[in-house]
Amino acid sequence: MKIAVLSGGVGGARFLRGLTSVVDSREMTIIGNVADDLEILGLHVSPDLDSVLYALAGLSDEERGWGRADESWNALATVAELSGDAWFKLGDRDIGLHLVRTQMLSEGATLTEATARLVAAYGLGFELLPATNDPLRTFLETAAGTFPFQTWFVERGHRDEVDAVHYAGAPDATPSPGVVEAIAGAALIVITPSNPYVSIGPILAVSAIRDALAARDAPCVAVSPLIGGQAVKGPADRMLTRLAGGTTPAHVAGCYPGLIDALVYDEADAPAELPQDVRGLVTRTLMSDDGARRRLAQAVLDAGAAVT
Ligand code: FO1
Repeated sequence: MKIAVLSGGVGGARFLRGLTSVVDSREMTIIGNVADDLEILGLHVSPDLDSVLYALAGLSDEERGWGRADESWNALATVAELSGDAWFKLGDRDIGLHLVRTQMLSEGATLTEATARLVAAYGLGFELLPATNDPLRTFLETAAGTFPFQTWFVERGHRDEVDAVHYAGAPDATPSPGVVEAIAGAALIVITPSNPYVSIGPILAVSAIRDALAARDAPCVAVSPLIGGQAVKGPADRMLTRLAGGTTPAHVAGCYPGLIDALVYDEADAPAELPQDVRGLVTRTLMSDDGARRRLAQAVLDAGAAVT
């Protein structure tokens, strides 16, 4: 069964680990957010694609959720000694990947091609597609100013409340090769438990991707990133409160109008009233270990089967 997955970084990657334990990863096309990519120290860093890649290659740092396990930070220490950009923590092992990707891009490869080569190099069977190869970047409008995603998220520790989210480049962005085909050809479409504004929002800001999802034949199941109305990690709850008016499953579903057929949400948020066209499935969504991740992935498959 072909599955297309729209994924952000940390939460998406954790969820995908569960999904690969219940479906053949060769059937999976993962469409990843690239709007929090950045150029830093001359390197092209794609944090969300890398979180997925590292998680599914078994290389990720479980606790941080981003970057690699057994990491060392010698290069970063030198950057700091030289007063370079050390606010975005690139580990030594991680830098190796960014060097290879940046070289491929500078030699003319697209991000799709570079990503495919990294996936193949790690011997992984799924397809990982950047949502777009065009420049697409998230900006957060706050009382303190408008910031690029990583400046707001990492450098400023997402302390500024967000008044609006912009996706620069979205009007001109086209889906990367294979994205629309993966959505159209899937038997199930999944939206991972990721921040609707800064992880999934930029993917859906590419109008041809949103249109493909709106015109879907297959069921689309989203997983809420909130438990008891709160984010496990990160600013999703604060953003939903401010931008959507609340943190219930209905507010999460409201981020995907006409785009989802089911929402999987936590028992701590039940009972919930959802939009009429969205079926709810209640389960435990905390992805604390392999078993919990597998059960959540199975619940998503069940939710998809229930709406077909
Ligand atoms: N997140 C942080 O909170 N601090 C960091 O210094 C940081 C560095 C970093 C380096 C490589 C990478 O792939 C991810 C990194 N992240 C860091 C995570 C990243 O900023 C966010 O988790 C995602 O962009 C949001 O999905």
